Amino acid sequence: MKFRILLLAFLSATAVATAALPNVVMLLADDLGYEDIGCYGGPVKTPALDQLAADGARFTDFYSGCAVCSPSRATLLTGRHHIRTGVYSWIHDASQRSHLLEREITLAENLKRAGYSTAHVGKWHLGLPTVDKKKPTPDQHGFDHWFATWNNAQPSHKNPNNFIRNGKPVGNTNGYACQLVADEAIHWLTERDKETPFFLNVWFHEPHAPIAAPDEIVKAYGGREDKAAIYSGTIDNTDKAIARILATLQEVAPPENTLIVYASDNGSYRNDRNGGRRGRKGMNWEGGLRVPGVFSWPGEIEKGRVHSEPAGIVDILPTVCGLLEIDPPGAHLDGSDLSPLLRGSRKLFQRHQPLFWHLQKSRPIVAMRDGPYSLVADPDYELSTHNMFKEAWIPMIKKGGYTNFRLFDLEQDPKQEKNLATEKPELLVELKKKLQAINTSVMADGADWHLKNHQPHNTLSPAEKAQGWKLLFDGKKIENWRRYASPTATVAGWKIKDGTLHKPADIRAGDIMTVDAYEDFEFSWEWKLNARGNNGVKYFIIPERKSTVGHEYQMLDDSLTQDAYSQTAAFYLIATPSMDKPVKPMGEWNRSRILVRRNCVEHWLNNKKVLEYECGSPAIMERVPKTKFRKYPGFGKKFKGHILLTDHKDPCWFRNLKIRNLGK
Ligand SMILES: [Ca+2]
Repeated sequence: MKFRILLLAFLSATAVATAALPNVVMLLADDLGYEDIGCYGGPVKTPALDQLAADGARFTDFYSGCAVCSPSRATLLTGRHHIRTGVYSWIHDASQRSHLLEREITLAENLKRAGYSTAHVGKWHLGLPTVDKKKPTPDQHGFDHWFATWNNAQPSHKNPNNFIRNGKPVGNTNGYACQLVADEAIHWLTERDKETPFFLNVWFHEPHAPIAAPDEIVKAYGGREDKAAIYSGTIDNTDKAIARILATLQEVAPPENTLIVYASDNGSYRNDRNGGRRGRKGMNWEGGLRVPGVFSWPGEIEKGRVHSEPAGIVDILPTVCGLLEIDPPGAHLDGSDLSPLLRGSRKLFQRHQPLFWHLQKSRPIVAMRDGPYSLVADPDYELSTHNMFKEAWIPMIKKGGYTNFRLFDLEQDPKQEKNLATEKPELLVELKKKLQAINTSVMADGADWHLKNHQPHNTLSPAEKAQGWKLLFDGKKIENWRRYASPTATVAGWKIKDGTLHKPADIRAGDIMTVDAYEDFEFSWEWKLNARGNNGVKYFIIPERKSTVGHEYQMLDDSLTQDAYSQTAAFYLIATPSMDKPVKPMGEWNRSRILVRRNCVEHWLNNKKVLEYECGSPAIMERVPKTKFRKYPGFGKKFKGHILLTDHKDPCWFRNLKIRNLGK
């Protein structure tokens, strides 16, 4: 596994390396129900999808990531519950700050790391920038090429005029959304550099309203004005678009070297297309959650298998990584790797956590699937069920509990009509405990989009003054700071704007450090980035020297495998936005704090301790046995030093820089 990736890293231009990794194609429908397409017993003729399922495997009990669009898509790209990724409900960019957090490692980013070229075509709906809100675009989530709409195709699937290609509005088009999306996919597939494996992410708009399909297709299902016939026509038309993409794939990539996944983001809004199950789109009942799920990779995935194991969109990222034998991102994944099932080793598959859904507008607000059982509940607090999510509701959602638990055995009762809660009290207690544990974990990760900082900056409260805090920046001038390069270097190039200390993008290695050196101190500051560079914000503690600075080798790093060989850093912490730290979304302020007492250092990030370090402790000495640091006599000794702030690559901002003495 690792060998493959190493090969790609070092030999990415060779055919030898690329032959080892298959291409990945994701096909996603929008609002398509469990019983729409042919191979799931639906009324629409879908020969391309039926063949795909016949050549691969399909799941009878496959689930969306959420009963509405944006959250399900966030879950698809991350393998994580959408609330962890910053997406609570469907995104309305004009009124919400919400978007898929840039700190998330998407499937596209993970595959790019393994050497893939990537493209997204179709609906996006994970947030795009507006006039007054900075939000990441698909390229910032790992897609080299993108052709997308904010939300639905407008004015309808016919001649949509709201596509954006790589940041530029496309304008008027001529054709139906699914065919335009297929055109773009085909163009990218045929024009791309053939040396690298690819990830093609195709998110169709159909059959989400407002619907439209060519008359000659619609008439096979009913009258031209018949909504059900047009709805079916959009699905039929999409199948034809998929057939064109599959035909191109045959030409550009051998089928045995291409993994294809098909699903729908949530259940149908039409009650008659959810296979008789309870509820529809937007509801945490089976009708809103259950969707088709197909995986095809000839020669690798067992052909023609129908799996009844519960599975879902949350499993796609771990499963793709499992099938490709590449490492998934390091963060907690809510989904499980289905690859043992798909490869025919059913006994090796174990779901590590039940499937779990939360949607503020739905009653039930939560649902969980564990084995044959479905558990649902309502909130134990008052919350609007309005279709449009308000970020002000987040604190209530995060601390709220649940009531009115209902339990169903889906094998006996697929329509969720017979509540077993009183009949099976012990099972109910066990499942409630599981649901609450997942809920607690998910909510702890939820982004606080509602918070706005109204405190005056760069000031000290009377209490802080009494505690001995001193400001290192007053918001107006930079005093007591200088450049690292030499004792007389000024902080030229840095800017002060709106009370923040700003390092523009064009200063490389534009670090600044305190003129004074400190010993036994607490340093507190806020910082933000607007892009994720290689390094993130760093700070160093540069040892005191009489004549010059730096070049001691007592080192501290919160991830010793990374940048462990810095020769200039004495104490060195990276605040890189990464999955395992409570880093705020790009553009938002983070608060960091370091406490240095004797030989111990603590690093706090956004009120959470992320590091505790004892200089020269046996454990630390063991972690760096092969570095040069251990042989330096200063290693493990108490230190006194200057504080240095930087981000080597990206523009960064600092404010509320303050320090106090912890001596005695
Ligand atoms: Ca949808």
